[in-house]
Amino acid sequence: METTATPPSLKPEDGYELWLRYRLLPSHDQFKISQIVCNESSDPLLSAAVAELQRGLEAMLGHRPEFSPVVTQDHALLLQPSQVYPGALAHLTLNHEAFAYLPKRAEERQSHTISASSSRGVLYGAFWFLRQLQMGTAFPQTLTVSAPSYSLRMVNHWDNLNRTVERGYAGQSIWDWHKLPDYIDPRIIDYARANASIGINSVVLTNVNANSMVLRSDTIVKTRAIADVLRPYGIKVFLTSRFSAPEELGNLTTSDPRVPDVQQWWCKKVSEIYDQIPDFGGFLVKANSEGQPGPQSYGLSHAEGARVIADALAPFGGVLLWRAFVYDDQIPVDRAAQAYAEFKPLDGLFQENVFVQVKNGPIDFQPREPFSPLFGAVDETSLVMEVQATKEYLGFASHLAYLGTMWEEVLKTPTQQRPAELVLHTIKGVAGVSNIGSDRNWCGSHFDQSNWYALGRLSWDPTQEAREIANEWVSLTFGSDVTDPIVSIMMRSREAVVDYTGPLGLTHLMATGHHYGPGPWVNDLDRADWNPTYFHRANKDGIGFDRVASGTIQQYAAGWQILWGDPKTTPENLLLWFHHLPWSYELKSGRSVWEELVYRYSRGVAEVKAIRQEWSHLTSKVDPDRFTQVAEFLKIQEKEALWWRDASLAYWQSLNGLPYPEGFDPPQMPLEYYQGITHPFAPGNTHTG
Ligand code: GCW
Repeated sequence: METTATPPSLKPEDGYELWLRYRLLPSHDQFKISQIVCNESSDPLLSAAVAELQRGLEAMLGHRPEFSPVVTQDHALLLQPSQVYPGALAHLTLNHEAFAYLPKRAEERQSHTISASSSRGVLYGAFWFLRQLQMGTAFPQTLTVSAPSYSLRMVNHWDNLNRTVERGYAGQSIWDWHKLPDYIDPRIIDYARANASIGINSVVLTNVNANSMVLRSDTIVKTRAIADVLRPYGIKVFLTSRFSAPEELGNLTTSDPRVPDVQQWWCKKVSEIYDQIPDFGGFLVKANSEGQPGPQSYGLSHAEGARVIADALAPFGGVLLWRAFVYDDQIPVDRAAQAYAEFKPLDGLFQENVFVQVKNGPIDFQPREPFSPLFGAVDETSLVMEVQATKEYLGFASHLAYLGTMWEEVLKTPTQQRPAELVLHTIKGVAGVSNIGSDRNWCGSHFDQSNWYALGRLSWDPTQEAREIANEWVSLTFGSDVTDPIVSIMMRSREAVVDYTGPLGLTHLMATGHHYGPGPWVNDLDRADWNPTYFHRANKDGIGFDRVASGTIQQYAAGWQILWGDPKTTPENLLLWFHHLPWSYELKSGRSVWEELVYRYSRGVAEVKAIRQEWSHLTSKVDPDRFTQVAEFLKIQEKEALWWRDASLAYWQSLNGLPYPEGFDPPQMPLEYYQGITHPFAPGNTHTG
């Protein structure tokens, strides 16, 4: 019971509760659920659903409903895990994760029903119901049927066994391998609840830059402890497997998949895992990329290499996710062309239980890229789209960037391979590189929670609008009285980052190693295609990568080739991605490329300033702790947006020698100043296994 006059929404919050805050509804006394009724009580997923409903309803309605196998009172919520409501028959019988909600009908004693063909469907229905209550002010009134679009809805942790997190900006890994399996941090249960609430059903626990120790017997026992906690929430556990594990762990002299001992090793290892974890999901593999071992070391293709592991998993129903983010020892003509070049010829050669996991863009989670040409280009390969919730290239945790808009942009792009086909139609799952860590607020910043949320919601239904998802998230996380101003901020946030880091389709301009801040001048790294100069190709005459000349554009359907083949028809937000243009080239605005760059970089800075201002008006509407942290992070973002702008413009200007257009300030410092900045403490740069 509240005893002070302070409105509950203004009590300090640390963000731990995420979007599951379950605050007392203003009109709570008008709503009643006295009983949760389910006649199947032994199923752990149902128990999890009931526990969550009791917890959420008690907090929101002010009374705790009793659990009972039969209806004994009015105002009951019926859970029907194997009683398919006839009006939703097709959906529910076809999809065991779907659920239907039937609102109260006046003539019935029982109030509401969540119906599904499995306990898993009921679990998702329970979270849905709680969400509706939390966002609204009344019980949902309409019959609702909801089925996930994809069967694989994944979080990929890039977590190392020593608890460092590659590209992690939220503290340590939440998996404490040292204390497992004996101690289970209760946080893991909350992690599972959060994932289940947004429909995530699979998690890869370990880094794709894999350590063979992940497969050691004692690690498997520890993994089992995690799997046991996640299972009641409908979540399967996956691990990353290192291609050279047979040598490193099994003491074999080779990991060549043609060698029978190697095949046997994989079979035995997989069977050991399934002994411990009968519903183990499978493996995620990064092979022949960035130093990871792989089949190409034995003269074999990715499909041939995948076979040995996929075959070992198949008898247990396990799946193999094989990443398409590859770049080999040869420096390609164009890095952006490589995944397609390697995987398109392998279409049809992967086993049935293999999914090829493709990053959303052809290069690497940049603030803006076109969609990967693999989407829509393969007919006989199952694809999963990999997106990155951790914002390696969008300012880490301290810059506010809502990625729902970015993912919506790629999911809804027409492939132009088949009529009406969008990228979202070409995939069977979505995997998001996690931004989750041991920080109290889980994600390193309050707003980064929205990216975890959007990942789940979009992988459940990729046709949803990013704005709708933002609306939901804000209303759940900050309250419905602030949705409009905060959603407005979120919807503009990613574009602001694009503007101040890489406008007009520029890409891969960041500093070395940690990737924090600008480094467009970097030109001294071991591989040409690690250098920003390789990607922007700027010189005194012009800027941009000519992907018509490189041939990369031919990886796309004819419609895109025509559109993107000509700078006049290329959307300006991808112009320098596809074309190398003179600095003086005139754009639709009438400005030259150089003037437009100055304009857009400056616009990005101005937008962050505006966002910061807008946030400052919310001081009385957001609790003081979260308000202050966001405000302080926005201050950092404004400072660093200006740093990005000034450093980038100073560099471009050193090449083209052009004057700054009138009305725009030149950079505050000379180029050398920006080139001298280093960030030895920037987090997340750990390639240890
Ligand atoms: O974006 C790059 C990151 C690497 C990462 C790699 C990948 C896990 O800088 O840290 O390695 O992508 O996706 O494999």
